Amino acid sequence: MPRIELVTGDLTRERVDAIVNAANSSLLGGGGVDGAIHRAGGPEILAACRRLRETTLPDGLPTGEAVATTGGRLAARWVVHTVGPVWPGEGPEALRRRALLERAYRNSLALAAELGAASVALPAVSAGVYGWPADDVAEVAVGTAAAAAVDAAPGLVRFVLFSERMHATFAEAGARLGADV
Ligand code: AR6
Repeated sequence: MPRIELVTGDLTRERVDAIVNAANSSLLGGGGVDGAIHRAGGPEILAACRRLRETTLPDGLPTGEAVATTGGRLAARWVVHTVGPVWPGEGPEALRRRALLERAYRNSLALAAELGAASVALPAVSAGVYGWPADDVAEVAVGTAAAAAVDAAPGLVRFVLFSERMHATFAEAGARLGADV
């Protein structure tokens, strides 16, 4: 199990080996943390995303998958782009898509480890524009990190939450799960 940390702050300022982007399938940018990462990291990241679209991902990145690019001007060497699901509202579809949210976190952690990252920072994927309830995002995020095998995640997994409220939500999920955060 990796060491799990919760902090309040701006993901783009993290001094870690890799940061995770809550992107969309187009990989061509957007608002929220995605927009902030492209602004802070510069045009090299978008150029790398365009190359991925022209080569291995002509139809875009499917929800739940992860892919890596350079970190451009960021302190982080890599950006791991993932796509979380859009909240469909309470019901059976939410259960199906929850598995995709889990996959997004699991695949992002695994890809960062595969790249050789010793540390990775992640936002609350799907908890913004995509509207997923924050307490459930927190449970999936912390639960997935806590369940990761040694070689399936970097040794340090840091969740960087944009508000004190989201930080508290993640801390509560950690306590509910009995995770050491
Ligand atoms: N550092 C850390 N967290 C941040 C930052 C930041 N600089 N900026 C925002 N957040 P969102 P999603 C938080 O909407 O829900 C984009 O347009 C934010 O407060 O960025 O997965 C993409 O292109 C929230 O808690 O991602 C997609 O189209 C969390 O990051 C779509 O939004 C995630 O919010 C993806 O939506």
